[in-house]
Amino acid sequence: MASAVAAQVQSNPASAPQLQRGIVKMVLSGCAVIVRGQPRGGPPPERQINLSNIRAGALARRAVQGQPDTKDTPDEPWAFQAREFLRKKVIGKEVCFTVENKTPQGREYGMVYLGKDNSGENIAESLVTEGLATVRREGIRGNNPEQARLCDLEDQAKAAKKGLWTEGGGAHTVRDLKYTIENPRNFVDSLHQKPVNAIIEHVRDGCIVRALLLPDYYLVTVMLSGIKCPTFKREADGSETPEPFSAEAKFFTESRLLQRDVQIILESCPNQVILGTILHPNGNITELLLKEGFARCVDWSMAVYTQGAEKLRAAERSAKERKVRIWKDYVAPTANLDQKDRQFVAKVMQVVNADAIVVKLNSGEHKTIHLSSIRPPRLEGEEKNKDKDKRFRPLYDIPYMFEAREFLRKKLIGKKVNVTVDYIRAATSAMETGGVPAFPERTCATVTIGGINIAEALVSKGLATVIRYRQDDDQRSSHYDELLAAECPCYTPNLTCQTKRVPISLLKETQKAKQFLPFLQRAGRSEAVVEYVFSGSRLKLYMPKETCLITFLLAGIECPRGSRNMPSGMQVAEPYSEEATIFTKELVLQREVEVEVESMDKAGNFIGWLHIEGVNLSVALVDNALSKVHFTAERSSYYKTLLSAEETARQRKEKLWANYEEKPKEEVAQLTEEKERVAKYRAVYVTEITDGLHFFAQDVETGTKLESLMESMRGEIAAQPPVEGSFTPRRGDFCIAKFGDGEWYRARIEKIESPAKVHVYYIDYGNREILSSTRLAALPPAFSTRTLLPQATEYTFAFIQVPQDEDARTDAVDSVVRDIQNTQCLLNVEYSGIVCPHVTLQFADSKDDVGLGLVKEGLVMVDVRKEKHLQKMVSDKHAHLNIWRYGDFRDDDADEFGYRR
Ligand SMILES: *[C@@H]1O[C@H](CO)[C@@H](O)[C@H](O)[C@H]1NC(C)=O
Ligand SMILES: *[C@@H]1O[C@H](CO)[C@@H](O)[C@H](O)[C@H]1NC(C)=O
Ligand SMILES: *[C@@H]1O[C@H](CO)[C@@H](O)[C@H](O)[C@H]1NC(C)=O
Ligand SMILES: CC(=O)N[C@H]1CO[C@H](CO)[C@@H](O)[C@@H]1O
Ligand SMILES: CC(=O)N[C@H]1CO[C@H](CO)[C@@H](O)[C@@H]1O
Repeated sequence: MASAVAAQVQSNPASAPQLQRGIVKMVLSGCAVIVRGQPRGGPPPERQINLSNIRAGALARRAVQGQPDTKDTPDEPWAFQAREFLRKKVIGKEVCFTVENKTPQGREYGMVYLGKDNSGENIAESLVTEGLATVRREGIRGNNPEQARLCDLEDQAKAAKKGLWTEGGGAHTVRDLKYTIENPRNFVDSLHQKPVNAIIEHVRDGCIVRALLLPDYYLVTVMLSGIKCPTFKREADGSETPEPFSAEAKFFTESRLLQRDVQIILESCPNQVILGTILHPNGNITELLLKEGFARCVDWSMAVYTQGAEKLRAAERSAKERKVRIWKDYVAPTANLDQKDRQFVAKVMQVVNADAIVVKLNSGEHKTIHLSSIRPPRLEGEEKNKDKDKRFRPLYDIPYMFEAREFLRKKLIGKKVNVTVDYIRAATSAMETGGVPAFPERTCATVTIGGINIAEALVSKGLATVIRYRQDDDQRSSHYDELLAAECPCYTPNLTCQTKRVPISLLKETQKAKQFLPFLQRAGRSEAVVEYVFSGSRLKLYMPKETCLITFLLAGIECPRGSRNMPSGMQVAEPYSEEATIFTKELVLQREVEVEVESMDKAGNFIGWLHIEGVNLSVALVDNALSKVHFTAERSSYYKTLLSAEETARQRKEKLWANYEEKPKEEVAQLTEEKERVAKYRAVYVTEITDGLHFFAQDVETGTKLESLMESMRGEIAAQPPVEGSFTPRRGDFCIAKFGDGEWYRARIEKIESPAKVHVYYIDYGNREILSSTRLAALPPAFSTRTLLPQATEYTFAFIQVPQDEDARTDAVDSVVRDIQNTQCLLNVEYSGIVCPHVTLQFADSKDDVGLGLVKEGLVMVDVRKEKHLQKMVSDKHAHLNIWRYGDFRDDDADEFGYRR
């Protein structure tokens, strides 16, 4: 101190020091300030100026961390009052100053005046007048009028007993500063998010400050809720590496808040860090930082922000759009979409599961839109494995999926909605997802109706959950925070907060359907929801009263058939089948309708009339020349209506009636004449039935050869067991594989997913398995396929249609497995097919035809194109009738979303 004083004494009053200008950044004490210049392309230079000739008390200091010889020192009396007096007067204000003296260490002493020139208030004089600083009389020279004036002012303050000169000392002016809080979480909770008065004492980076809470003098570090600014990364060696824009962000906050009177809402305290929001009359620093591109939103801490998270997102969005600062290289997820593709109004045609809708665009085109950032109900843990079940239908079997779909359907179907595309999720290939089925590209959007965000409504009902993202993942809903906020408070992954749900059954088994029929017949008109449209006249209905699904065929009409992918090849669609399907879809898909059930066919499909808003769908199809009246309509009360509708359609000569004059064609899909059927049955042993109703059989004739080959092969293996793990599988190679029964069989390698997952095909039995390569070994050459050809041959049934409907097919497969697996049968090849020969099979004992049995049981239908041939083959008159009946009904198509219904 002595040397500093000496330095002052050396000053030369003759040369009047130059007047300089600046803005007060910070008040260090009652007698020192930091002054800065104007920023120019970055934080400006700063200078510390100590006031000449006076001294104010030193403020409290905290012990230096990790240095036990230092300790906390309290405020000197009146020191804080002096600092406050000065702070309130000059912080953030423009001042001018002189530097009268500079010590060799670079410390600068001078006079500071408020305003642009030295006619302004001399702040040293003000402090002395208030008794908040003493005059350093030891350095004062008599001939300096300014110094003399200071002495006078001090004398007056003394006389008036102001500040330091108050009697009784200033013990009450010493703050009880609290540097630490024992339990910060309790402390934050106890404030109940009420604004607390505070002074910002230090700015660490754009969003972390040290604040002095008033009136109790807690010094706390507060992190701004909801955002993160670029910061100064502390390195291992103690140095700091600034992230881009960290210095600018810090200056932004500092120049607005440092040493300002503010209010702080302490919002939360997860793990020692206090999150809060700083309120200042000029605005809200959190929003401002975002808007200027100095900060980004942070999901986890956004959740505690009390002043409206949507405003923060909007501010961030605005910065991104303008590409300011940290967003200078930002590319929006929908950047390459035209405005008209980014936001549009469209009509909802269908609700797909519980997170997507199909809309009809102005162009008439249909488009699938996924709801952004939500996940529909799904199976967790244990239940997931049910997925492997063949009959698994996600919409009906995943708890709450159907409820969620119904929620959306009731609100949206047939309505116009506002669609705002948020992001396009790129297609994922199977490779990226590690073998998990790939997703096609998805358009994800926020969909609103009457101002309500439908995803938010779904989430608030507990019928969907919000997807969590990586912090920098932009591919999310534009209303993400509202979604998070709406998430059902009792949310659990298994959605137990929902009311109890009733399982939905599929009335498929003929027996059950038969029991149900009288109910429906008696009910007259029943409510139903059209779940799926297979074709113009074939629908899947949900019956809400009975909580079951039925297949429903429109009565009284003949509707053109669609194309079908049959085992025997693609069957060409009849004209206008597609139009009829679209017509029915647009009119009734997912709508609430009324049905009158009249009867049921043998396969358990209900037949009847369907009404929607006063329109009878059978009549409407005929009216639009998309169906013809079927003679069975004669008995119904709609017959006259149907006939007159048909008559007018015919007269209009459109669609089905376009070529009315022409003689109706004899047969639509006539096969080229085939040669006379040859029946040459041979004995086979059926070893395996596939899910697709194909089967594998061995010729009984060569059966003994196989037996003896297996016997000697196993003998050889037993004598020289293969070394486990010594075999390297290669796709296409023959090998031997140890089956579940512990025996070795000949096999071929079809695919290698990993050493633990090798797909093999047992060449003598036709079954397939996925097993570890440790259960494989080289095929001994003596038993190769040169010695004996693979013994299993694949066949399929001639003359019948393999049901496309998964459930129906499973029923048929089950029946075949029961009847003929591991059984000797008689086989005759009827015609060749693309994959394998089409054959008829007879039971060895009764000589009954297996395929015909399936037809009679109502498990499969006759392949119409082959119908004549089957008729020729069978003599049973009754069977003929059945064949005709079944020829009339159509196959379910697999639904377009891959769901098996
Ligand atoms: C200048 O002011 C600062 C802050 O009050 C103080 O710590 C320092 O001791 C002062 N310097 C001198 C030489 O008085
Ligand atoms: C779509 O949004 C516009 C403006 O945002 C609004 O005026 C209109 O009513 C909305 N339409 C629907 C169907 O919600
Ligand atoms: C579902 O939630 C309930 C209630 O929270 C819980 O008891 C149950 O264990 C949960 N079940 C599963 C499978 O997570
Ligand atoms: C709660 C609060 O103070 N909100 C303010 C945040 O700042 C913006 C402007 O930056 C004001 O409009 C808000 O009222
Ligand atoms: C009883 C009934 O609903 N009849 C309707 C059948 O459909 C036609 C037109 O589609 C209507 O005009 C009938 O009123």
